[in-house]
Formats: sequence, C-alpha cells, structure tokens
Amino acid sequence: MPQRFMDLRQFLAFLEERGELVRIRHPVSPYLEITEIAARTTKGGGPALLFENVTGFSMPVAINVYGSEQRMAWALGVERIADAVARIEELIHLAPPASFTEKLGMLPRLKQIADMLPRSVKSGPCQEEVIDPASLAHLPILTCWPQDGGPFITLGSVFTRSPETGVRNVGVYRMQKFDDRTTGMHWQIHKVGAHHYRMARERGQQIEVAVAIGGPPVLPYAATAPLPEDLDEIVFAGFLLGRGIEMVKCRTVDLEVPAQAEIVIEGFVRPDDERPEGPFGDHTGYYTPLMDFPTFHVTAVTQRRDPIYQTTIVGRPPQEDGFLGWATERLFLPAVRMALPEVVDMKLPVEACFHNLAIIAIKKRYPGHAAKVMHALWGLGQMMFCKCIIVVDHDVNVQDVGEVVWRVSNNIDARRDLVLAEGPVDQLDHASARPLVGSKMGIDATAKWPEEGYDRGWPPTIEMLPEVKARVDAMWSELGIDLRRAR
Ligand SMILES: Cc1cc2nc3c(=O)[nH]c(=O)nc-3n(C[C@H](O)[C@H](O)[C@H](O)COP(=O)(O)O)c2cc1C
Ligand SMILES: [Mn+2]
Repeated sequence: MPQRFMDLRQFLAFLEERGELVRIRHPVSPYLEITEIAARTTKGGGPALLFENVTGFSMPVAINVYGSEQRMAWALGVERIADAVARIEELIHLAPPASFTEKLGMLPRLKQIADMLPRSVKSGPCQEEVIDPASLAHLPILTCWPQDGGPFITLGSVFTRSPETGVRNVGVYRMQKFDDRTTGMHWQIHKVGAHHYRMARERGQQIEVAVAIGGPPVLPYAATAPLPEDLDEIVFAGFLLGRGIEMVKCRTVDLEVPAQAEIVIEGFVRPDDERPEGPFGDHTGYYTPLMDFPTFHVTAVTQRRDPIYQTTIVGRPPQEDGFLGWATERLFLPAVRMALPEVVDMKLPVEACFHNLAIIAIKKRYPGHAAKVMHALWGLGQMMFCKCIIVVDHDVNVQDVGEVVWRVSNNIDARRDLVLAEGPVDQLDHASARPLVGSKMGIDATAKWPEEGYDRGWPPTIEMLPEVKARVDAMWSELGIDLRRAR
C-alpha cells in the first residue's frame, strides 16, 4: 500500500529519503533568486527544494514539491498516476446494488467511502501559534519575476462558502501582498471563488475567506482541479487519498481549514473594495497586466510551531504547475469519457498552458462526429477555455506530439476541417481583441468518410507484416547494427 501523506513535512521527509528533496542552506533571496533556482531545477527534471536560509526571513520555503510525474503521483498517495485514475473509474462505475446480498457485500465499500469524508477535529497543529496582531510580515512571500507588481502568495488553498447554499469551495488563486494585512484576491471571473464573492456582493455582504498553506499534499492539487461547482474539493481530496481530511474551525471566520496545514490566513473580502492587482509573470509565459481585483483583509494568522512556507512559481512552461495540469489531464479523462464515451485519450501539452490546446483521440461513429466532440468540450467546465481542439482518430497516440504533428498535417484540408466558434476565453488570454471573449478553433484531423464529402478512399498508413518483423527480430542481434552508437 503506498503511503498517504497527511501533511507537508511528512511528504518532504519521504522525498528526502528517496533523494527527491534538496535542502539549500546557502542564503537565497525571495526576491527573484528563488524563482531562477526553482525554474532551472524544474526544467532540468530536478528535486523538490527546501530553502532553509531565505534572506530576511526565518521561515523555510518549500518549492517544486510537485515538480515531477513521480512526486505528483506520490502526493496523491499512489505509486503511479494510473492507480489514482483507476480509483476514479471505480467511483464513476459504482453501480447501485441489485440484490440484498449484493447490498451486504457493498457495506465495507460504503464504510470505506464514509472514512474518506472530512472530519471535524477540536484542535490542529495549524493553530499552534497565533500571530498577534495578525500580520503577513514574517512570511517569505516570493517576488517571482522582474516586472511583477510585488510579492505573491501563489499556492494558497482559498476557502469560501456559497452565500446561498453554504457549499464549500477551495481554489488556488494568487494573492498579491499589498501590505502586512491586505492582499489582492485574484478570483478570475469564471471561477467558483469569484462566483461566491459576487453572490455575497449582490447581497451587499462581505465574504469570509480562509487560506491554507501546506497541509496534505493532495490539497493544493485538489484546489487546482476543475471540479463541478458544487463538488467540495475537500471531499475530493479525501477520496483521492482514501482517508478523510481533518478540519478545524477558524478563529475569526466561520470556516474550517485543514488541521494539518502549515499556515492559515483568515479574513474577508468586502463587496466594495477592488484594487489594481498585478502585473504578474503568469503561467502563459507572459505578464498579465494591472487589473482591478477584490481586496482580501486579514483578520488572523495562525501557524505550526515551526512552519514551512510552501509556494510555487509560474512562468514560461514547463514549470511546476505543469505537473498539476498533467495530473488533471489523467484524473479527469474518466469524467470526460462519462460525458463523451467516444473519447479514447486526451493530451493537454504543457507548452500550451493547460487549456490553449487539447488533442483528443476519438472512436468516430458518425459523420461530423469530431465537430460534435469539440462543441461538447467547449461546453464542459474549464474546457471552455480551449482555444484549439484537435480531434484525431482512436489509433493515434496523442501522448506522442510528434505522431500528432505527422497525422494532423497529413490529414487536414483546411477549408473543410476547420471549425471556428466563439465564446468565453480565459481571463489571462492576451490574444483576444477584448478580455474574456474571443474565438476558438477546432481541427478535425480524423480520416474523412464518403458521407463527409470525401470520395477518394482514405489511404492506409504503412505497417510492416508481423511475420517479417518477427523474422528480423530473430536475426537482429547478428546484424551488427548498434542503434545507440548511430545516434
Ligand atoms: C499555481 C497556480 C496558480 C493559480 N492562480 C490562479 C489565480 O490567480 N486565479 C484563478 O482564478 N485561478 C488560478 N489558478 C487556477 C485555479 O486554481 C483552477 O482553475 C481551479 O480549478 C479553480 O477552482 P474553482 O473551480 O473551484 O474556482 C491557479 C492554478 C495554479 C496551479
Ligand atoms: Mn471548485
């Protein structure tokens, strides 16, 4: 059974044991220097980093914790991501029991599911210390890039409740530090946090907010996952982990936070207080400009006795967040397939920043099928942000971008195969003429059928006969061809 990590330090200790964490004792500045070191480390396939001597601060900084496929899988409590995908598939296919004996057989499973729900506890390590008066001054918040508007908290899990239903939401939204008691709250307009804020604003009320840093390593991932609006990220995190997350009441707001968090920042956002936020070197690889966003007012800061400040940087891909995006690509394929069973696989290349490009393999069933898949995806949660969807046939390995380029460039006739659509675009998009609305492109690179107006007979791809391959396999070692040397 793989280990299920209930807090950050347990995970860091595990990574250190595996040679996957480096402690840095050399003094390093949180102003740009940590970014440069982290970016080089992630791009080079390097380890998680724990900066123990951050200039001007006594608190250590953990970064690049999720910066490899293996560490990302471990953070989810599995050895390989496929094991987590299998758990999700099992949940999706959980059929209602038919008979009484089948029902009895399900009882242990139901108990397991109950064990995954969040549990309220009376006290937690995240409240061992109370910073009085509340202040962010001691947090080693990074200024990431030269033109950034200031220091940004980049990996806070932001908790709110729907003012209407009380349902919890958790999302990772960046927070620009304005001063020791106020920050920005970068709730992009399409996100659930922003929706909660607008509902409160319509009622003329402020909204209570809590921000957790650290905690079970599954938590920041769950907070970035594109869940349906009313699905509680803490339930999802507990499900992924196979064990419920322990939650403790906040001190100044009516919210609960993970008891095992490293640091908790409590506060509120008023309905009438938006301020310029940014610029920020974003995950697109470009700066996002100064724009008005809500202001977060801090009412309490609590922490462990010896807290670790967990953060990340974004920038020109690939960066650490690419591995969070990769986990989403894998874990949400079963959900996509629930809506679209014809989808065989999908690839969201890291260079396209989660959503600029999706490559989808389908088992085509009818003429025009590829266009149907595009439109369905543009209507599916955060897939609405996809500026380009490429649809290929099921026999194309979409994980191999080289193969995709071969197939797509050969298969398309531009006038016939291009689908243009309009609608919302990501708030970070800088290409659309105006913010938030723009156009999207679908490319149907499937083999065309006569019913689709193609009468020339689609050519087969070239494959060698299996018996010839077998004969060559048998003689290969005697041929004296060293392929490694040839490269
Ligand atoms: C490192 C990182 C930083 C992010 N920063 C923001 C942000 O500032 N604003 C935002 O709206 N989304 C941001 N996101 C994306 C959201 O976390 C993501 O869209 C999530 O699904 C939102 O959850 P929600 O659907 O509950 O709103 C960030 C993601 C990552 C990985
Ligand atoms: Mn959500």
